[in-house]
Amino acid sequence: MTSDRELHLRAEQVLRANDVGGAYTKPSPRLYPHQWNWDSAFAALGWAHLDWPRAVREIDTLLLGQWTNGMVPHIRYNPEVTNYAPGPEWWPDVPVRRRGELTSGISQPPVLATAVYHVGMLAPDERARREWWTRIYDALLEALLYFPRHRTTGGSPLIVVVHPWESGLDNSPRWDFATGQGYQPSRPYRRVDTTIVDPSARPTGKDYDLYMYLVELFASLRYDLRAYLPRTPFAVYDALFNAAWYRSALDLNRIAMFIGRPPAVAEERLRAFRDAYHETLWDERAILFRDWDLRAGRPMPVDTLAGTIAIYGGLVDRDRASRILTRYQERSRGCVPLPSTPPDQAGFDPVKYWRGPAWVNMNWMLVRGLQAVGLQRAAADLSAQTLDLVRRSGFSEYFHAHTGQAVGGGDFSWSAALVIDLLERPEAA
Ligand code: 2M8
Repeated sequence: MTSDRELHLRAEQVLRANDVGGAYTKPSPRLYPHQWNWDSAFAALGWAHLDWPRAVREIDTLLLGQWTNGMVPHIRYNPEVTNYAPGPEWWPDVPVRRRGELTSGISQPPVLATAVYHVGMLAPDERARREWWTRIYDALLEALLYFPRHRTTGGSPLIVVVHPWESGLDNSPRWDFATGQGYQPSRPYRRVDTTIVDPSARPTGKDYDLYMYLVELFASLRYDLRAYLPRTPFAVYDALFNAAWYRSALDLNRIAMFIGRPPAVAEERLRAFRDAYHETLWDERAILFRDWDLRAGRPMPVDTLAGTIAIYGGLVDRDRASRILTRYQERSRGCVPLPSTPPDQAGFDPVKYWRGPAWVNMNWMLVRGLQAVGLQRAAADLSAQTLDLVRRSGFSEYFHAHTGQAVGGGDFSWSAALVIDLLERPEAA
């Protein structure tokens, strides 16, 4: 059995091997060569335990790709790398702040301010923390406020997600309502992913047809939600994305307080967001939050692990967190913790990416959320199970929902980084 020390060492090796020039951490050696938004936030958390200045650089590099409207894109392209598709040519006229930056035109679950909070708390001393937080505060604030400013509609404070890639859980069965309807981009596109890992563990051709169709559509409308909404088949309130935003708002408020700035998001706006989240997304029968389809004007009847992430978001109390988790665990018997989709949900697939396999980042979010509401026992169990999974199968991108075997890309950065964080801070919230 691999000891904690050995596990830690191996995790460090994975992170160091994926380090690109000391500037950013690629998510995995071959499959994902560029800088991804939420991957970098998680990677920074791992670096913070090994080399604090390196963690700071990870975030600083990510912020180089920020847009003039505040958005931090989901991919910041490395111009020297060509073996990933789609490349920057699919995202014309991106309004980057810094000339020459190449980025995608959508964002990703906003975990950045939360990561910056935790990385900051691990600073060598208070002065270093204060200096860093003060230096990047305005960029973080703009990044957070981009969503209420540019991604809300019709008076609801909830954030509209415009692409399955933006959700971070690309081929979740929640998005099946939009795939398979025959949407296709006008131009041919290539895929590299299926030449690197087993195609059966990746999204299908139909999924990609929709992804590329939406890329083309959103880009042709210059990334403007107002113009996009009447034309797109895909616009959702994603339970995970919105929970991540709320968590980041709380954490940016903590940062603001420390550096003597007014709250990033005032209490009454937080309350309005919380109320809307519960009113719009809660499903009492499923004991889970669900997503909302803006086009159809109704909730989506698809249950996935995304519906539990309100626990991480700080959006539920201890009692509700316990009910959500218990129900999800009951439905997931026979699976390794925690399947990204429960096996009784239509569309479940034990090997296919976000349709069933377990993921370290999802478990990490739940561990931290459970700790924050006082469910220490459940958190400790989930943390131990996550570490065991990695001990058994390595720092895989994801894990077969039934067997726990490694699936997808190997030597995956956030699996390594978050293992380091779980080992180093077993009791943190
Ligand atoms: C996956 O998404 C990318 C597209 O953004 C891909 O499949 O090529 C997702 O798992 C996403 O959440 C993740 O950030 C990214 C890099 O790890 O890979």
